[in-house]
Amino acid sequence: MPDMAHVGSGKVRELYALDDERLLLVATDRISTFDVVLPTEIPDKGRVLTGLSAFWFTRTRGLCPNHLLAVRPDGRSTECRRLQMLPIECVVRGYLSGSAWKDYRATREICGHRLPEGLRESERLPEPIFTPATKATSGHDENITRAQAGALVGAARLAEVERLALALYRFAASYALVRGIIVADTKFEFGLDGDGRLVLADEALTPDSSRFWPADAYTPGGPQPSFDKQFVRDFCEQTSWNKTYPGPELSPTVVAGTRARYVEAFERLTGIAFEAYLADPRVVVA
Ligand code: Q0N
Repeated sequence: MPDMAHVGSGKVRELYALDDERLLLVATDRISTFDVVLPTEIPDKGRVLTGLSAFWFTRTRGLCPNHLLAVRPDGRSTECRRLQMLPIECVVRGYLSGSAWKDYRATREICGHRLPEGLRESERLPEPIFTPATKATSGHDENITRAQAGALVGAARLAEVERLALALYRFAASYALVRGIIVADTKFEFGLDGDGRLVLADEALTPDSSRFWPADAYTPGGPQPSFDKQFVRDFCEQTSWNKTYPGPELSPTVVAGTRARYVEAFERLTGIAFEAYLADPRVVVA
């Protein structure tokens, strides 16, 4: 992308300006684990995530407008509406995992939600909860209270993103569960269009922005295997890697197994053959 203005980069994605109104969002094949980007890529991972995200954008258009304009023929880049992004991460959790489990164990509370006593790690919550976080420029995102989130975006705007995020999560979690995948939690990002309307942006409901668990292995009371990254995690745990940069090279077996899991998640959720997506990415937005 030599002569295009680079406007942002994440660990595994890049953002370029197409013009004043449009951005190009590119999903690479990079993979991160334990917060470190590994030196080995997973072929087609970016295409799987781009296709899944576009699939969800198309199916949730009735719940909330989104930034997707077009999926490019390469299957890994999308043209998006340029928005004024809100400075919060809109996290929804249906299960008790990650930082929510940590916070629960310490205080029985998470972002101001008082939870019942006696919940186990990975247990399904009585109701999905909205747990906003700040976009930490360095290091990890930090959970914030409703009051802190309100101070950042305004109380009315916060109420609106909470309602939308919960509706999106409920739709996707029930859709995925029927297809054998638990969406334990997920992170949305919203922006405002030129008319001040809320628009869903970034990637949505992918394995990179969510915790996907295989439903058939679900056993609350401890951590759950990751649908997509478990081979990578197991491999990394078997090495002497101390989980700081740089990470280890992955073996061809781990790469192939991990690629297969991403493709399986795509096919289970979309009901579309990944080969068909590669042949014409527009199949996910039809
Ligand atoms: C934007 N980020 C988050 C992608 C994610 N539609 C948009 N309009 C304006 N800004 C953004 C979007 C979107 N999506 C989102 N940063 C800017 C972080 N990025 C990092 C790079 O990859």
